[in-house]
Amino acid sequence: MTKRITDTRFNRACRGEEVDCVPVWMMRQAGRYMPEYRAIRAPHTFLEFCRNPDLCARATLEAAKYLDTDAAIIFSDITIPAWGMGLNLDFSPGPRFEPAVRTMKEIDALTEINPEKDLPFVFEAIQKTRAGLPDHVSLIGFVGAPLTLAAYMIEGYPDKNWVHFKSMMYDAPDALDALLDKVATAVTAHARAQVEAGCDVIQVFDTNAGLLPPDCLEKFAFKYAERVIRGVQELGVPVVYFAKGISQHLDKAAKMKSDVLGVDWTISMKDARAKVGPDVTLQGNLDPCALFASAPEVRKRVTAILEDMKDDPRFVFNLGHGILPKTPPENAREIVRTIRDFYGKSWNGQDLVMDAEA
Ligand code: 1CP
Repeated sequence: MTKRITDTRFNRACRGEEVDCVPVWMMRQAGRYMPEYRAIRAPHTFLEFCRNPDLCARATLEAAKYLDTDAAIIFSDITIPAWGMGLNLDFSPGPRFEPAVRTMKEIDALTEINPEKDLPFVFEAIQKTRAGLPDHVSLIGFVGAPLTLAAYMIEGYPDKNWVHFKSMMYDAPDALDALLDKVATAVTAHARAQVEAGCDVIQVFDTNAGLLPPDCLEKFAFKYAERVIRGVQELGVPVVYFAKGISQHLDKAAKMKSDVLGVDWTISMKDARAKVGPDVTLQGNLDPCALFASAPEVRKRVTAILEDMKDDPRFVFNLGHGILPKTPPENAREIVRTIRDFYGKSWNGQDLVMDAEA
């Protein structure tokens, strides 16, 4: 196992220990809003990029350096383990599985993954990234939650209504359970292997959980996400569970006992805290669209969240969902600058060279 870092602001906040400044990172911080990412991504397909550890490490490291965040997230995609299970995956720009998984026969045909053997590029990327990252920055590995990844596998592509996925949930719940069981096994193995390779924290993305009616949420989302959470916590590493669109149900999500719960922008952080009690760290929750406003407005909104949470010992700053592709990069930096100013700390973001060769 390579070195794991545990005494960072981010890891301390995950454990509920005192920090000198609220830690901050942004979902999708290594992505299309960054001209540097677009430049190194342009000559490759997205899958080629994901399978190239040097490029992945570079995307992660440059984003963290540019923003001066307290955590970096490994460059990969939630769909990569499904590719390891034998599905045909492409991107345009979102993930596409062709053919999708719609029948029991197709579920039975999915193979188990041996992450180190099937997806070695992910772990090589983690080692290269950790080696290039300063010791005060945590490295976050991630997986899609079983429900969210299964929804992509059934639908075949991101959709507004997810009709095929929901038809299986209502008409063939046993088939959905069989798929969720297989996906939970695969993503737990993948998350554990990321820890073994050197990740300091794992985030479980349950982007699609908010599509479910309340009576399905525990049965199909939380029950399986909890298996992933336990499988990682067994290794002594903290887990962040982020689901979008479940702010009304955060109390139920807290029962899974992840170390950190992500919060989207549809609830105030204070109301989120009131729902979950004191024993979990909260992460959130600036509306990603706020970054399209002026810099002073960004500063005002970030400061309002910091004021709201300043007496709360368990808080990590993030957006309420991923940073959007056309976001002005300077406004992403304004978030980190505002937080550092609020706590009297210096901000050390670095400008990057844009004509970099891959
Ligand atoms: O063309 C490109 O360069 C592809 C854009 C892109 C990127 C940069 C995709 C396709 N995936 C990624 C990387 C990625 N995806 C990361 C690592 C980078 C980082 O966070 O800094 C992570 C954590 C993800 C996770 C991911 N992929 C999620 C969960 C988080 C979320 O945003 O909700 C989901 C749902 C996906 C699927 C996906 N992959 C790519 C796209 C465009 C999408 C979303 C499709 C959609 O719902 O519209």
